[in-house]
Amino acid sequence: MGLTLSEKILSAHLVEGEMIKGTEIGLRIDQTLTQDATGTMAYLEFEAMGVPRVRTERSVAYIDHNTLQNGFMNMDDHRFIASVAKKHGIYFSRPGNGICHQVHLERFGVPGKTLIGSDSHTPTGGGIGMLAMGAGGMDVAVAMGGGTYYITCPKIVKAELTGKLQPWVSAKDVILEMLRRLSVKGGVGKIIEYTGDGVKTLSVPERATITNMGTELGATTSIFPSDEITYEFLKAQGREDAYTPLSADEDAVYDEIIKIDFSKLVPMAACPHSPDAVKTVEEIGRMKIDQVCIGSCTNSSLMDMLKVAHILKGKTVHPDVSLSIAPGSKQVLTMLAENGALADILAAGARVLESACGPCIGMGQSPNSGGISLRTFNRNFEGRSGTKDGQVYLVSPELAAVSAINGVLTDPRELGQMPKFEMPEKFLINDNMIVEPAKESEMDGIEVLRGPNIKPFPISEPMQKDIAAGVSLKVGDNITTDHIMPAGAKILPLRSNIPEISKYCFAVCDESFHDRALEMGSSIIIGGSNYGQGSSREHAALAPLYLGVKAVITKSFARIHMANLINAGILPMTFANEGDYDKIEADDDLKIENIRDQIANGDKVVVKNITKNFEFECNISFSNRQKDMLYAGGLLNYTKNTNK
Ligand code: MIC
Ligand code: SF4
Repeated sequence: MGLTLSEKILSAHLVEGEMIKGTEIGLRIDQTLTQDATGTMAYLEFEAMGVPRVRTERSVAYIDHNTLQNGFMNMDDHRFIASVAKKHGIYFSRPGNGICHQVHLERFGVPGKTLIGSDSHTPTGGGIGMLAMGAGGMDVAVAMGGGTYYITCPKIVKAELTGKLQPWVSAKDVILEMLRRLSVKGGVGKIIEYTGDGVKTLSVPERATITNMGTELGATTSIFPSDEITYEFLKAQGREDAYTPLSADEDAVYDEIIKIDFSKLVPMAACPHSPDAVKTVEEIGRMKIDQVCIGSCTNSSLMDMLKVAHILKGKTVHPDVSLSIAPGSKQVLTMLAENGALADILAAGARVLESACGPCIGMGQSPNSGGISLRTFNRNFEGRSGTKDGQVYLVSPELAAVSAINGVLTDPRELGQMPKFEMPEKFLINDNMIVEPAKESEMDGIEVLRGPNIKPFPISEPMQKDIAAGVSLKVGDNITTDHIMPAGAKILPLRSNIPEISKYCFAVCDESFHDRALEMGSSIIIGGSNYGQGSSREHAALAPLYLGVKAVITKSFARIHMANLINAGILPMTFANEGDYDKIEADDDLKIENIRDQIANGDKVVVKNITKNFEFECNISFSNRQKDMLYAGGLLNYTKNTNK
C-alpha cells in the first residue's frame, strides 16, 4: 500500500509512537519559527529549560506583529528577542523585514522538513511541501531545545484539484470554497493534502495562500507536493539546493476525498464574523464598502501585489473608501519599488503600510463604526479589527482592489481579460535584515536585554487531589482565542506581562471575568464546541492559569488551544453527554474528586454539580505523557521532573 506525502514526512520524523490514527505520535522538528507577540514568552520558557544553544537545523525569530512601538514595551520585547536569539543560535529577522510566514517561505523553508512555529499560520510552509504546524510557545521552546513535538496522528484528506481557475478567480477562492464546504471545524484532526492536475496551475505563493488558511479549517496542517514549480520558486530565491521532489505514491490511501473543479469556482467572500460564512459575490450583491485592507500572511506575495498594482494603475481609490496595502516582505516591497508597481499603487491613493501584520491583528486601520471592510486576510472574528461592530469580509486581492476603486463589492471578472502575471525568474535577494546568531565561542559574552514590562510567566502547581471550584464563565460554540485573550494595539504590547494582560481575558465576552475569576480563587470555564479555535497564542491558557482556572469543560476543543491548556496544567475535558452543557450555569459550584485516580484509571471523569445536585461525566483522552504533564502542573514542571 502506497503512502500519502504527509505519511512519508511524518514517518521520516517519527521518534515516538506508531502511525496509528488518533494516537499520540512524537516528531523530530527540523525548523522552528517564532514571532514577537508569542516570542517573548517562548524565549523566556526556552531560557527556563537551560539549553544553551538551539538543537534544530534552523530556528528563526521574526518581529512582525507588534511593530507600532507605541510606548517602550514593543521595542523592549524586540531587543529582548534579538539578544536571546543572538546568544542561543537563532536567526533574527528584524522589524521591517516582513511577515514571518512570507519571509520563511522565501528565505528558509525546505520541502520535506518539519517546521513548528508559535503562530497558527505556520502551515503556510505547506506551499513548498513542508510539514509545517502551528504550536504553543512552550512546544516551540521544547523543539528548539531538541525535544520532541507531539500531535495526534492525523487523518489524511485528499483534496483533489482539477481544471483551471477562470481569469480573476484566485487561490483565495479555492480555500474559501474549502471553508464553505468543510466549516471551521471540518479540518480538526486532519492534514489536508492537495493533489491532482489543478496543482500544476498554481504557483508557490498561491499554494501558500491555500495552506495558510487551512488553519481556519482547524486542520493540523495542509500540504502541497514539491514539484518543478517548487523548484522554480526556490531557484528564483537562489535556494535551488533546498529542493527535493516530493509527492504521494500513486496508490496512496486517504481517509477522505474532497474534489474541487477549478473551472466551477467563482469569486467569493467570507462574511462577518467567521471565515466559513462564505457566499459568492453574486449572492452578497454590490454592497457599499468603507475600507479595503490588502496584505497579511495569506495574500501579500509579489504576485498578489502585482495583480493589485495592475488593477489600480491609472485609477483612483473611490472617495468613500480607505485603501491600505501592506506588502508581505521587504523583498516584495523592494521589488514593487524597483519595477514601478509601487508608484502605480501610490498614484491610485493607496495608503502603503510597512511589511508586517498590521491591521490583520488590529494594529491600526480599525474600520469606522459598523463599517464594511474588505480584507485579504484569513480571520474576521468579531472585534478582531479593533472595531466591535466592524463588518469584515475576507476576499481575494483582485476582488479587494477592484472594489476599492468602485466603492462597492465588485466581481473582479468585470475587469475582462486578465494579462498573464509571470513569476520573476530571480527574486531580489538581500538578507541584510536577517541577523545571524553569534558563534558558540562568543555566546557567553552576550547580555540578554530585559525591559521592565517583561515579567516571568506564571508557574502552575502540581494537580491537587480534588478540584472544588465555581463556574466563572459559560460561553457558546466556536469561541476563538481572540475572545479568550484579545489582541490589538492596546493589548498586544502586554504580551510579556501576564498579570497585566490577564485584565483583558475574555473582555470581549464579559468584562467582569477578570475580577470575578480572581475573587473566586479557583474556577472552571464551560464552553461549547470548537473552543479555542484560531490563534496559537498560549496567553489564552496562561492568563486563565494566572486567574486560577483549573479546568475547562467543553463540547470540543481546537487542537493547539487544547495542547496549550495541558502545557499550562489546566485540565481540558469534554461533555460525555452534550445535553449536560445546558444544565450548568455560571456560578454553579462544581467538584471533581480524586482527579488523579480518575484520570489514571480511564477515559471518563465524574463531575458533581453541588449547586444543582447532579453528577455528569466528562470524556478525557490523554496520552500517558499528557497525564504526567497534568499531574506535574504543566509542561515546564514536567520537563524539570523528567530531567532530574
Ligand atoms: C493571529 O493571526 O491571530 C496571530 C496574532 O498571528 C496569532 C498569534 C498570536 O496571537 O500572537 C496566531 O495566529 O497564532
Ligand atoms: Fe500576522 Fe495576521 Fe498572519 Fe496572524 S494571520 S501571522 S496576525 S498576518
